[in-house]
Amino acid sequence: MTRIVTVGAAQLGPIARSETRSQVVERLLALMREAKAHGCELVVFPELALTTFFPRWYLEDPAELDAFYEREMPGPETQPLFDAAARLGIGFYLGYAELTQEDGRTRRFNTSITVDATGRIVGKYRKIHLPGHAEHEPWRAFQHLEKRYFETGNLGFNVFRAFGGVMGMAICNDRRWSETYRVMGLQGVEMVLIGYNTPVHNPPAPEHDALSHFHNELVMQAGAYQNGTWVVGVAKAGNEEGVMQIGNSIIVAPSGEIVAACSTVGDELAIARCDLDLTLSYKTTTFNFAKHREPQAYGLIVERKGAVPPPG
Ligand code: CDT
Repeated sequence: MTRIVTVGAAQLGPIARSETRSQVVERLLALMREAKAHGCELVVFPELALTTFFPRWYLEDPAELDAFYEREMPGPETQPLFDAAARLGIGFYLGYAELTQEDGRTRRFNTSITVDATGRIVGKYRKIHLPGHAEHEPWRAFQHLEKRYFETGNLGFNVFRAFGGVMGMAICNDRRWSETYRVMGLQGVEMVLIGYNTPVHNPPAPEHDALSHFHNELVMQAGAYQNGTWVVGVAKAGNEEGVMQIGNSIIVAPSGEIVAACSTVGDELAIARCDLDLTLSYKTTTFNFAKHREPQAYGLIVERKGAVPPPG
């Protein structure tokens, strides 16, 4: 028996600061309906998919900042997504800014959930690798204040059973770190869902700008191959409030090959029939962790005479 999951990478074009939640949710619903019409069982939306990417601004008014966060999920404006999931029989991954009361204090996380085809939340993740900076840096063409507006995620990289397989989640900058895939790979992950917002221009390292698509594909293709897993990477694209986003949403097979890709910088669906059993070909051979990984040997380098000391 094959285990095929038909997945739609539901890329979003720019979201204006003035767009309401309900307007954005309408765009997401249109993509869900289109995905269903093409036989998808799961649609993946980007990071912070309900608003514009607000960490690009230094916001001094707490009320203005708080307006970008969800206090409940589902809430009144996002409930239609859950209703559509149950009605259409299609699951979704959604990134959003979460504001919650936990441990007796207000906490903010860059969060994603996976909802199954009955409209039930089956997985929740809070972004661990927060890029950017915590203080206002006026020299930048635009800010990247994730370290100011979010705490480091406290849910780990856990996997969960859904859509007939072992699923995992990550958010944007997490995809550049090999640990993200390996921690889930060690738990047998078969499909990693990743939403992102990546500006073409990286103010501290503009020499990387021309390589932004190359790096985007490099990390997800390597993560997929080295862990024998599908990776679904979905972007916000186009010129959002004056900042160009890379787009370049892709679905990567366990072979490391890109099997579907978005080609525009707008709302767009890229679809792939993902056979979860393809993961076995890698998990039982080249990347049979139980047989070939040698974690007990990995630390020995620090003991070796003549090892190069770290700088400083
Ligand atoms: N949202 C997010 O995490 N974006 C970062 C931008 C860092 S600049 C290279 C990313 O890794 O895509």
